[in-house]
Amino acid sequence: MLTRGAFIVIEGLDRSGKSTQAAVLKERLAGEGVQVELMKFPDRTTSIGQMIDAYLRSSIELDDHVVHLLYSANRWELATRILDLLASGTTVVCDRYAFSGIAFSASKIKTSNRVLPYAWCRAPDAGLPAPDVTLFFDIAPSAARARGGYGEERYEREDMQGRVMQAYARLGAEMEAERPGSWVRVDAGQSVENVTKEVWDLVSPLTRGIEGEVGKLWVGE
Ligand code: Z5A
Ligand code: MG
Repeated sequence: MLTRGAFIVIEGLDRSGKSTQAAVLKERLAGEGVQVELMKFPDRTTSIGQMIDAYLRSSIELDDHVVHLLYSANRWELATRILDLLASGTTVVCDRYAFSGIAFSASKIKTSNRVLPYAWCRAPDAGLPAPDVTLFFDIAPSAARARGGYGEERYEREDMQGRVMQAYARLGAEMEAERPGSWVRVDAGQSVENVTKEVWDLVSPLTRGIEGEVGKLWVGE
């Protein structure tokens, strides 16, 4: 049977170390001779991504529904590329994905009420390529806050981060119920070196090639 590349997603709270570890993982895999591509959402280089970037930096205002759909559209515009890379045998390491989209949008509140229902948030991402594994970088919001750069963009307040954490827990439980082993917790509160080791132990067995089709997110319900 033909093998394909692995689709590996890194998710987690702001400042949990996703981008640091995604870059290290990519370099390590490339060094081991694995064909690998690093992707990141939001991908701020496309025209949709530039609108998201302007919104995140607060240089434009957008309705919450609109920005949620833009994040999803940003993934859909790159979905074919992900599938093509996987089919060509390339491992895709992806820094944030649909789970960020749902966790953040479903956690927005105005005058103590949720702005966007969870099911509404999940709907536009149904059918996207499903990761073979999502590494959830688990860290206490207070520990993430102690790291550099916190607080410069929207959403980075600690109460929001607490709700985001709960939404991630729900997403993880749903993913595990559907496909056990597809959502794995990583202790992101450790040193960079120890997180790197934990990630490597989880990921390296997958990068020898995966048999079978790429799944689709949330189509079976
Ligand atoms: N968002 C959304 O709402 N909907 C969507 O669909 C998507 C995203 C895809 C911007 O994302 C926002 O978009 C985000 C969610 C929302 N929310 N906010 N605000 P982004 O991915 O562009 O955000 P970012 O600027 O890359 O930050 P980040 O992802 O939150 O950080 P990180 O990648 O997890 O952490 P890092 O950059 O690797 O590390 C942060 C700092 O900690 C840095 O100084 C590191 O040197 C340090 N660090 C890293 N690891 C460690 C360890 N182990 N120990 C100590 N210090 C460490
Ligand atoms: Mg990052």
